[in-house]
Amino acid sequence: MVYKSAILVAAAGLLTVACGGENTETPKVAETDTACVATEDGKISVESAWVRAADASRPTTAAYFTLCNGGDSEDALIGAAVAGVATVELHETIEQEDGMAGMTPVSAIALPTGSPVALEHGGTHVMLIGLEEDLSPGSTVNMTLQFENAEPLEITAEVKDGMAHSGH
Ligand SMILES: [Cu+2]
Repeated sequence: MVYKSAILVAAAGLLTVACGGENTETPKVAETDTACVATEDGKISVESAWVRAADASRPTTAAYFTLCNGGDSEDALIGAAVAGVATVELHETIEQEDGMAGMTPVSAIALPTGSPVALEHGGTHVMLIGLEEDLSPGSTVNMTLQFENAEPLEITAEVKDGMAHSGH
């Protein structure tokens, strides 16, 4: 374990940019330019976090981001909390029997090591239900992400205009 720790420390020193991909120093991530690389603490990092703008009269919206598990064991996103939002759920988009897109809550979103996991329009997302205030483009939202193994992660998501589309 001493040997392994030394390697991890060396890797953390080299790979200070999360989810970058320019780096070919580590064979594990060399095959794709979108692979996650280890963060300094070897844990989970978040990129491109945003929330679709909504006013409080329209009580739901969604948050999207890309997670990178830079640790050395699998993990999962199991929940999120957002200030000013009553209920936050993890959802995935599904095709319903009538062929329309619907969505259903999921208890966890798997985070394999070394591969980015994108929560995006038409896929998995964080559903914000019950807004206390308008979420206006240009403002930010603080979120806390909860993981099966890793410590909770505080992130800031930018509020942007999204597609005016019901099937998020
Ligand atoms: Cu949803």
